Amino acid sequence: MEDIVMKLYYATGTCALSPHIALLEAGLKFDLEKVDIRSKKLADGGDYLQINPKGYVPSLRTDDGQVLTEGPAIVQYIADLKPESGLAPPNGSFERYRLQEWLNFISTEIHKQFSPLFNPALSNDAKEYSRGNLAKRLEYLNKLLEGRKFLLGERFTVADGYLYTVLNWAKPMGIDLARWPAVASYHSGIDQRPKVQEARKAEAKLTTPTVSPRGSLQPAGLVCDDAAAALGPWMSNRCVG
Ligand SMILES: N[C@@H](CCC(=O)N[C@@H](CS)C(=O)NCC(=O)O)C(=O)O
Repeated sequence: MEDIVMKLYYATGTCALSPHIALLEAGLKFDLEKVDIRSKKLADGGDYLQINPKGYVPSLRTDDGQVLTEGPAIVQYIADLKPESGLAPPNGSFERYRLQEWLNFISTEIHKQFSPLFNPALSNDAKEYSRGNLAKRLEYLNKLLEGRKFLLGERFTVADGYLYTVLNWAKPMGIDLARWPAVASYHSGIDQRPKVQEARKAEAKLTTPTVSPRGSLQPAGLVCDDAAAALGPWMSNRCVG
């Protein structure tokens, strides 16, 4: 029987960067498959909704052919495949709950506060509301990250890969991390990790400018607008959030 290699379904510049970093940090073998999150099509024209009916990235097809969705679950699965990587504390330990506390915070309090900022259909007032919420969370993080390289202490974990990923959206969304010096220095520290750079370069290399025009409203309410394009040259014509 043919071996199935684990596969990460991703779109460039999105939260799928977090499991991509985790896979590289864990040293696991995997394939990458790009998804057009607007049309829900794969590069070969296949239907992504058959893989993940929720239509968003990331999804991970495991070695035994199951599909796991939801970033926080995916990164813990990856970490547990390589416990010696230290990417997550052992299951059952109190520190593991600490990791889950962080993943949940990043997902609901940061990631999903950024999402409205990518949507030009929303009013400035609505965006200001999200910006205000983000500022509160960044203030909290700033105090906590003072003198710290990682969220859980001495080691890089999957929570750091996820926080780094969503902090990447600050600049293009007009949020200057310099207002929170400890957050800015944490972000640039993670950015210098070789595996983080490798993930970003791999995404940039695999990107081809084939999808929807910038500024267009997407069916899911997302947009591929100039702000998304500002995430980097590879983000041109892409959606995030
Ligand atoms: N709850 C999901 C959210 C994932 C998500 O927001 N994905 C965005 C990119 S960062 C996406 O694919 N959006 C397209 C869509 O919702 O149709 C998770 O944590 O994995």
